[in-house]
Amino acid sequence: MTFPASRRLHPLASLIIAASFSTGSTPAQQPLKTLLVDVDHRPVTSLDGDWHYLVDMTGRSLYTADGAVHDGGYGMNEHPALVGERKGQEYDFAQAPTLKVPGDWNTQDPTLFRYEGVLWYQRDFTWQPKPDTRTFLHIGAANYRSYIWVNQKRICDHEGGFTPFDCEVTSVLHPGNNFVVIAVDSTRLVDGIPSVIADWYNYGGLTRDVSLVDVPNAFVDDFDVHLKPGTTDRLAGYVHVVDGAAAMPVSVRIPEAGVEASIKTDATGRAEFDVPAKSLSLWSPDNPHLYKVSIAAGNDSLTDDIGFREIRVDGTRILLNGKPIFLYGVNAHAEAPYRTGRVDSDKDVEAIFGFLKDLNANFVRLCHYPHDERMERMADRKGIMVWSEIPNWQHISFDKPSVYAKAVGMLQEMIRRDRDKASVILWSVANETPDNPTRTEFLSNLAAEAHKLDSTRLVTAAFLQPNNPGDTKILTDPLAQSLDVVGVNEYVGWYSYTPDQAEKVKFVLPEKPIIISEFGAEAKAGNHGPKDQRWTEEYQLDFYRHNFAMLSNIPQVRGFAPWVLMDFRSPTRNIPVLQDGYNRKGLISEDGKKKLAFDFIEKVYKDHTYGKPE
Ligand code: GCB
Repeated sequence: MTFPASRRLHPLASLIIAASFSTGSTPAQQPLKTLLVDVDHRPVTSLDGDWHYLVDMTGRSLYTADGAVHDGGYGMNEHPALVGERKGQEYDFAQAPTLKVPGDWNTQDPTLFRYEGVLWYQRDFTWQPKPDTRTFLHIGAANYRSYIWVNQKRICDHEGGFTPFDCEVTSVLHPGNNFVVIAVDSTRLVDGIPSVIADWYNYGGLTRDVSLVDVPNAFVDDFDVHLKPGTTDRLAGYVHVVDGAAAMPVSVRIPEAGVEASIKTDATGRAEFDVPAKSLSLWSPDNPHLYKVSIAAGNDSLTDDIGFREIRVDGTRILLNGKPIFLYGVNAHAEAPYRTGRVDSDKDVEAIFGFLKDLNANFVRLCHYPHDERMERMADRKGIMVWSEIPNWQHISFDKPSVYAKAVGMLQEMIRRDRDKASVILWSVANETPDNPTRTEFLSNLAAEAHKLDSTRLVTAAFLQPNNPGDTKILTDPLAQSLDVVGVNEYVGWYSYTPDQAEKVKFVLPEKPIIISEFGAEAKAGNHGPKDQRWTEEYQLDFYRHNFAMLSNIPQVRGFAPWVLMDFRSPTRNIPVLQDGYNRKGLISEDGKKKLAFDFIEKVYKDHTYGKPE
């Protein structure tokens, strides 16, 4: 097996590779694998559309008996010989049915609805190589592990279902006809992130856009432009160039802000800047102003739309551009409104943001994994602040260094993709993890890594409501000390107590800004009855009436995120009729019907009935 020669990598890339190749399938030599940023602003050749697929239930054409990846499988894209000697294995993409990419496989073919395992994708494409150009295959996300061949050469692997990755294909493309084969394995793993149990549907497949991206030989693979903390009139950041000449000239231009920075790369390919900017119109929910930013380095150039703002904490307050804010938000899973399945289009994203606007929300927690990049782009334009999270959900193999490497890889991929989005104010490293020293060390280190990767945003995690005896709930988890903002998930009135008992419950929480990152109760849309009858809309409404009153007694609370915007598919919700495989804590049903609680919260957020910024 041969791979393109390894070239000089971004400093982060080596760790990303380690995380990506930690699955027991180590190729002899690794390809250049970096994370391109701003791909949605670069000219690309889209490979979205119809891909042939074959289901490989036993995984035999991908894995050897001991679990390693073998190279003679369907990645060869051979065709069965109809005459003469047997050739290849018994498969044929050319005659296979197709699936839409992007898209989960579960909601496209009823026989794949509950399928978890290996599924092979194949498509042909034509290509004319251009001089002095390198080409990358960009995959927006593939859940959960993927193995990629182009023209019978295995080019890269990736683990992690919610973040993008790029593999260089320059040396394996031919003029004219080419083909790509991708094996996606959605099998849940004890050492995966998330691990084997999660309260959301394990949609498999090439769930986000796939494209080919051309770049010059030396190209920008990462950059950051942000408001310099503590100022309102300076922009700072860096541009990173791969394989550039020494001291390569780089420019950053923002005409509307009068910025024209000319800088040079250092020995690692990084060029830093810190320049004055004219009368900046700072980004906020009331003023989601985005500037056109142009970056050029040698023959490479790109543009982006970026907002500038400062987010920081001061004691128990959260300050946006120096002013205390309160986050009126909600949680959202990446479950497509109306049609179900994983969000993968502008239409899905518009529907979700329509609901957020109706709710008068200024904040959304995108749980429990990074969502489609369209979500953050839309949040930038609509002025909705975002909490973005990696899927360290409840029980993870925190004792394993290989799992830590995967978590760091996912954190890097999330931050690399979205550090240009003003809307993103919080990076979350986990949700509801058990309080023990091994977990605390793992997540404190991860929080420190997040601070190191991005010093301009706040780092958080969501904790489960303390369940000590008595009505005073005391959060003592030491992980809170490593975070800027503490998320508290609580279900007083659903998993414990009845809604009317909520006001007697008191919380003793760390002296940090607190976001109530989850609270909610189930209701089946259209199910009406007395307010003490569980699963009715009236019960859910009563839950929120009492919960808002209870939560507003906690002095450090700086944000609310009810659980959850819409009903979502979950394999753990199996009460027939009431649930039918859906977590029903949505304020809206999966087919778009607003429940009574939606109208109540909409008013709370409009009138700011509860919630104090300071
Ligand atoms: C939680 C979890 C979330 C679940 C939710 C529930 O605490 O963080 O992923 O879906 O509760 O509905 O139980």
